[in-house]
Amino acid sequence: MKNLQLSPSSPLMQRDFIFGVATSSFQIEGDIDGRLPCIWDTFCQRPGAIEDASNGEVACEHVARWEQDVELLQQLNVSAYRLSISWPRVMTQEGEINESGLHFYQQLIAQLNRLNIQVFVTLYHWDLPQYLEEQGGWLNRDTAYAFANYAAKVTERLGDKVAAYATFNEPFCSAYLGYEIGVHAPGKTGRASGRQAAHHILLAHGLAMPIIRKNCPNVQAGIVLNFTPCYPKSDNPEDVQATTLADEYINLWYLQPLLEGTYPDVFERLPESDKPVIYEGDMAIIQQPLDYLGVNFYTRLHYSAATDSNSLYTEHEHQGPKTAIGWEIYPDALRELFIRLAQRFDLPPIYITENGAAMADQLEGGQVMDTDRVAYFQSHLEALEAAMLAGVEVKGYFAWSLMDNFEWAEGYTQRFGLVYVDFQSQQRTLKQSALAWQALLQQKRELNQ
Ligand code: IFM
Repeated sequence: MKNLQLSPSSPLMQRDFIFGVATSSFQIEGDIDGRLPCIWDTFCQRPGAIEDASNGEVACEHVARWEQDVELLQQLNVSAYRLSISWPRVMTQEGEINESGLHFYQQLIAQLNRLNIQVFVTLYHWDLPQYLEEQGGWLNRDTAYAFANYAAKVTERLGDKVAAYATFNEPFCSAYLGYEIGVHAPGKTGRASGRQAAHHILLAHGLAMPIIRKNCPNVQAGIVLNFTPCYPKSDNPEDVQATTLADEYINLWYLQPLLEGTYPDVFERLPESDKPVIYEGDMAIIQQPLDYLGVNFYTRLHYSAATDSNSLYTEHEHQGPKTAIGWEIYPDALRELFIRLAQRFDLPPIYITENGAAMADQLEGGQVMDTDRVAYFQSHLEALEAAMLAGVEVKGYFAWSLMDNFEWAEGYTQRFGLVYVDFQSQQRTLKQSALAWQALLQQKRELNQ
């Protein structure tokens, strides 16, 4: 498939629905001399941690090439750009603003404002300052207060130059991948540690939200969660029950405290020693009104009953068809997820803040014919459209990612970009998927003139 197609009457083609692309600081910026070290700098030095033993020292050289990258956004015809701020770039170890670091974002945001590209800022996309990790990182309750101070100082300065703030991107990844199974920075393990990190991240969100609102009363404030819908391997009751536990442990552990101020029932299945320490009042702090919920969606997973008494469920390998990173392509899980969440919760408006696919791209004759990625996008846009027609309120969609970048533990081996990056020369090339977005968004613009 070479092009993206939506009917002019589709809710996605209406004026108020926004389309954008997303990136994050550590994955694209490089320029490590312009900031303090973060946990990913340290984790990348751990032998075997990163598939190709790479790191974020150069990445896409976005700090040097940001003007060229903003031109790419213009070429794509997007009306919004989701970026993240690097905490170790904009703050000193004393908890004050680092003016030169903040200046980088101020000039970038000013240019996006001039071009009428709405700016969606994520305050934490995994690059915790290393000095805070040395004091315990997200296992230390004080880190939640350090985050609130960072959020206060940055939002006070950026104010309403921004259309939306997200406190965190994917707390699941920071807590579970980073502190429970150890495949992401800082590489700590243990259920107690994963659950405690998650609680402190949620607490940090809750502490920061009223501050962001006070500093920027006209800016949307929310959070971005990733959802991997859980499906039973069979319809036998043990597998179905295990799937419910998996969903609570992986997905609802983050959403339910935010919306209802409680952890899901699976909390009570954990031994006391694995439960997080929760102070009186924490759950009320966490349950702040949200202007929006950012949803990152890529794939689904299958579950069956646990095979040992320490586990809650058995997680299965992805089934085909798969993207290059090995994740199943199953767009209907997006539609089902939205409908199920809307039935179960009193949801704020939703933005899809990430959706996309790693594919085995080949640059040949100056072109990347990523028709597989175009097909992925098309099928997910249709699933989203179906959810919206069924009544779910979704206000926008961001493709992951503007350009190929550092894909965490996979290093530079997985390409998610609409724009191909040659990591030797730093040359950018629009892939076929970028051209497809460009054409679709041009049509949308003309329709709404
Ligand atoms: O690259 C990541 C991003 O940083 C967070 N969400 C998932 C993407 C693909 O793995």
